[in-house]
Amino acid sequence: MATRGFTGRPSGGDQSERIPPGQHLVDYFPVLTAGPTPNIEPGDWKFTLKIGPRPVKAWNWAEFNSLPMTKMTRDIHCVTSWSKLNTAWEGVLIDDILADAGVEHPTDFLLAHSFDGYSTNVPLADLASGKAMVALKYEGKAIPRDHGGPARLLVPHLYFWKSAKWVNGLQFTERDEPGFWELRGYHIYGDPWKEQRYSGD
Ligand SMILES: Nc1nc2c(c(=O)[nH]1)N[C@H]1C(S)=C(S)[C@@H](COP(=O)(O)O)O[C@H]1N2
Ligand SMILES: [Mo]
Repeated sequence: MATRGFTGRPSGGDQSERIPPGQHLVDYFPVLTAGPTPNIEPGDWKFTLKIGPRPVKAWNWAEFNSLPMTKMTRDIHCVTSWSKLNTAWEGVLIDDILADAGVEHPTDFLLAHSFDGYSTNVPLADLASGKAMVALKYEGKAIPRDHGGPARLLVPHLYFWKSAKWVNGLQFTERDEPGFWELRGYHIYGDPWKEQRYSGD
C-alpha cells in the first residue's frame, strides 16, 4: 500500500479502513433502546449463567466485581449506520465467567438476556477466546445508565445490537435461537464487514 504521507492518523492505519461498508463515523455516542431505560441498583443486580433452563451459577454485584477484570478498546458499529472508533471498556471476559462457573462448551450457541426483557443470540465462538466481555466500565467510569449500566455485553466485532445493555444472564441453547431484534427482521449473525443487517442479507 502506498504511503499517504504525514496525515496525523493513528498508527492503527487509515481510519477509512476501519469503517465497514455503509457505515459513517460519529464522535458522539448515540443511545438506542427499544423501550424504557431500566434502573438497576447494585443490590438488585444479579447475573445468571444457564445451560438451557438449568441455572449453573449466579453472581451478585460484589461477587461479579471480584472476577478478573480486562480492558478492551474497540471500534463499534451500529446497524443504523454509525460507527465509533476506539471505545474503551473494562469488564469480565466471557472466558473468565465460564471458567468461574466451571463450564466449557456445553453447546455452540448462547442467548444473552437483559433486565428490560431484551435478548440477543451469539455463538460461543464469538463470545469466547477474548472476543467479548460483560463490561462494567466505559472510559474509566461506571457505564452510564442509558448505555447499559451497571453492566452490558460487549461483542464489538458484530453489529452493536448484539451488545445487550443491562445484561443479567447468558444461556446456552441447543440451537441458534433468534433474540429480540433477530425475531423482528435483523440478521441472525450480524457481521458488519459482510453488511449482515437484515435476514436475507
Ligand atoms: N437491553 C437492551 N440492550 C440493547 C438494546 C436494547 O434496546 N435493550 N438496543 C441494542 C441496540 S439496537 C444497539 S445499537 C445498542 C445501542 O447501545 P447504546 O445505546 O449504548 O449506543 O444497544 C443494544 N443493546
Ligand atoms: Mo442498533
